Amino acid sequence: MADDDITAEPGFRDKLVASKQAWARAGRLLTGKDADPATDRLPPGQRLTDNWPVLDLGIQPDVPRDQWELTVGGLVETPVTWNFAALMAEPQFQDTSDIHCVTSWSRYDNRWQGVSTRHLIDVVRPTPEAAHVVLHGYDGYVTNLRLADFVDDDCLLAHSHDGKPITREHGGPVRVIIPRYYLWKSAKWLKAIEFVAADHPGFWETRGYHNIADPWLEQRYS
Ligand SMILES: Nc1nc2c(c(=O)[nH]1)N[C@H]1C(S)=C(S)[C@@H](COP(=O)(O)O)O[C@H]1N2
Ligand SMILES: [Mo]
Repeated sequence: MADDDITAEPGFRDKLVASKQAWARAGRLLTGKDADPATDRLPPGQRLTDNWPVLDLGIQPDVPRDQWELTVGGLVETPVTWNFAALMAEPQFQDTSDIHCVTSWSRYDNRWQGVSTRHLIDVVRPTPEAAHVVLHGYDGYVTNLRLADFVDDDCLLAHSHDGKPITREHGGPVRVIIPRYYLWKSAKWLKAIEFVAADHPGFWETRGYHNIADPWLEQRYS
């Protein structure tokens, strides 16, 4: 699955990307403090917000529910392509989790609905060689995760947030939600999921952001 070159798209915000790369080089927002998810709710260097900022690269694909399609392939026994009706026909999963964005805001108690990534792997059955996952958005965005992190028990392909369809600006009709890591791992406008043997760093991971992205360890930058 070739990466689309998002940097060539009209509207791509090259100045924004350059300034975020400069933040990464400067280690901006790093506190060096520890926090423990067992006793703390806010990771180090984060502040709580009630609103929900929108972050993208300047491109917000308009994919109506009836045109949305997800391709799941790579190192799996049973590749699948799901349209929105097919996604809704799978067992539905709900989970409430906190969002932590690397730009330092956190938002508590987001109620997500969709299909769990655990159910997805029951359907597609990754082969023993599959160790990493690459997520592709309709905007050409790419991000990577270790397979074990992708199938944590609170991860899902989400179509709804707090009981309403996820809006276009927040990645609807379907986005990934990986609560345990900074939000850049949660691909919006989900188009494809690829199971691979070797790690494949994504858009931000090749631009100075941390490959794993654990907010409790302040893994903001590489
Ligand atoms: N497809 C896609 N997914 C994406 C992004 C993007 O530009 N394109 N940005 C990431 C980043 S950097 C962040 S912080 C979150 C923002 O999600 P939000 O706009 O819903 O807050 O989406 C992540 N997922
Ligand atoms: Mo971000």
